[in-house]
Amino acid sequence: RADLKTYNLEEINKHDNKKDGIWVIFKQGVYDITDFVDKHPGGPSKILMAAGSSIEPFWAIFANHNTQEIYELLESMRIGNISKENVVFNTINENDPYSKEPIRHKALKINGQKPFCAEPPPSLLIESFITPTELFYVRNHLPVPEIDIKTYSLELIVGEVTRKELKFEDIKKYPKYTITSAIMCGGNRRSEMAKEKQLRGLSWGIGAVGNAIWTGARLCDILKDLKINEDDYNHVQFEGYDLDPSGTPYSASIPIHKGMDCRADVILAYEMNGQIIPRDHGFPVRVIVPGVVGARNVKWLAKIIVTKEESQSQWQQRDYKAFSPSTDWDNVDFSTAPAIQEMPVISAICKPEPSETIKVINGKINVKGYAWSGGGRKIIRVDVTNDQGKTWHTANLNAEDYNAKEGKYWSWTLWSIDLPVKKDCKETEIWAKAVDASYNVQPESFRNIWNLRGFLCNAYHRVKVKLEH
Ligand code: MTE
Ligand code: MO
Repeated sequence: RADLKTYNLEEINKHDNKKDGIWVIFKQGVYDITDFVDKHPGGPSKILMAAGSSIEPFWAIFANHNTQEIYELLESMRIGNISKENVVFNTINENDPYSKEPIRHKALKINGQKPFCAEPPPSLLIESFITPTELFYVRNHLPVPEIDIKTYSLELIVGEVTRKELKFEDIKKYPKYTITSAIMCGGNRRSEMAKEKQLRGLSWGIGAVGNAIWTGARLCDILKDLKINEDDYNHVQFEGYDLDPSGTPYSASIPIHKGMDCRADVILAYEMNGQIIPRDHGFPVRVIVPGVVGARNVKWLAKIIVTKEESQSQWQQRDYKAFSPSTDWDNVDFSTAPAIQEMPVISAICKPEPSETIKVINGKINVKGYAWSGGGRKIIRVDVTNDQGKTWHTANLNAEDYNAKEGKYWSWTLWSIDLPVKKDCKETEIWAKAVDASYNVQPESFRNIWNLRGFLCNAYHRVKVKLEH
């Protein structure tokens, strides 16, 4: 509709409160929903998560919105269109390497602005088995590079010799594979470990994880074409197009067997959830190494290097490693610990959230969360207690990758339980722990797994809530 006003994103973003008015975006349209918020059937708090931003990722989760009736209701609140130039910031500061960052969804809780690090709120995280792209956590170490798909190239290096340059179209010519896989940051749930003892690292909650559908070429097919002998090398390194101020790229590596083994499902992904990967998640090509710590899933892939040595980057050598609880910054020797690869078993309670008041129905409360283990190990059980472990209740596993083959459970598992609570109890603490196919279990507390950088934070998740009978 041409008669409508045009608004830029900056302006729309400001309308996230009652005083200035509450606006949302859907497709090209801008809508003023200020008066509707209190009438929202799902409650005002849910709809307010989209305030000043797009409602599309929410409607992807709460798909009951996609009806003609609701479209018409929304249309009645339309005030305009978003401007076409909104993808470019109004005030570009050429000296700021972060001046060309993509626009992010406002529901993400920001842990760091430059580089951008953010996670979705727990209650949204487990609303769907597949995490909507816009709500998927973002962990950048450097500015997001600007890449033109027409000139994009991926260099394949064996030892010191460049063997090939693949254009985007060349990568697409390889057989197309789709996997569903979670990615989790090595620092997920760090804020809980930090309560045990001070540590260094971004304060992640339980949302530095997401589960998405990844489509692309298999690394094993690309390496096969190079006709290399696996025995001559030890590692596959990946370099990104994102550069630090000295011009050094983000880089990480995985063991050669993982890269060469087709069963490992390592993918050079160019699609996320059926669409072109957005800039924050590695446009146009990123590596997905299922079951392995997020840090090795290199985004904005520039080079693949098959070598004898592990990546020498700071992220492989002096980060993403864990130590004894007695190791501190005065005595740590990073060369003594291996780089984290496959992740241990972990779980989290996403609903209810800490300090929330919940209604007891027929003596029970509903508890929901996720569980996941690295290395493709299936989650076989989730145990939940609210009497400090005197009684454990087994949760229902509601969603998992039902097509996965043994040893290839790359996705997370969503679970839920109606947990019995004591009569007249005003407060309770819920604990959850998962068990994987190797019968690995989570440690009871952070005390004995504390490490100075706050990695592998997989102790029982504990959430205190208030009860309303
Ligand atoms: N790749 C590049 N090139 N640069 C990065 O900063 N961060 C890594 C990994 N790949 C990173 C990267 C880390 S630590 C994590 S946890 C994941 O990307 C996060 O992926 P996401 O932002 O798509 O969720
Ligand atoms: Mo990470």
